[in-house]
Amino acid sequence: MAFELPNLPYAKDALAPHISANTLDFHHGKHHNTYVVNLNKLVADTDFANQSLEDIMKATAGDASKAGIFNNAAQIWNHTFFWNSLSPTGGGAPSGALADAINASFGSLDGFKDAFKTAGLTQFGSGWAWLVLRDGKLEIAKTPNAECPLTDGATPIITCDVWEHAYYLDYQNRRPDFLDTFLNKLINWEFASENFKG
Ligand code: MN3
Repeated sequence: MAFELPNLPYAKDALAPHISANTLDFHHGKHHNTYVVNLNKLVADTDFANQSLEDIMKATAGDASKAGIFNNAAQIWNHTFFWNSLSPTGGGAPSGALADAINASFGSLDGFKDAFKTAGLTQFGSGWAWLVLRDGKLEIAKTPNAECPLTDGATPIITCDVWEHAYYLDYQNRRPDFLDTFLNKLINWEFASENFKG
């Protein structure tokens, strides 16, 4: 069974004007798809071909000889997680146990937004900003390139892609504006709550 590009969980124009259909054409249809094509080539006729993305990522993380496999597998996983971290009806505030945990860890929802935005802005070059659960506590994380907190013992709750390809067509160099839009208009708190419950 070859790996396949998952469909977006909404129509390609559903996130406009915050993320345009043009960006999703490239980001999902070209970038995400390329990782799928590359991984299928790299794992053909190996034991990895029948493993889950998570198992491949955990088996290859930190192994320089398997960097190509790790990077493509993790970028498939990260992007699928990112599409689900966005919603046409996103933004607003979390509720229930997740809201309580955010207040406990960051003082308030605004405290969370400030910390998440700082992580996204200070990830030099390409990478990802994350809200993760580690040892029962919520934390902010940032990772370079394809790296994912999943291989470091944490449970991803929500992510934002801060590679330039995620925002350049709509925001050019304005990563701060893209992160503000993610946090205030697009973040999918229902998806975050599902991940938080585990
Ligand atoms: Mn991307």
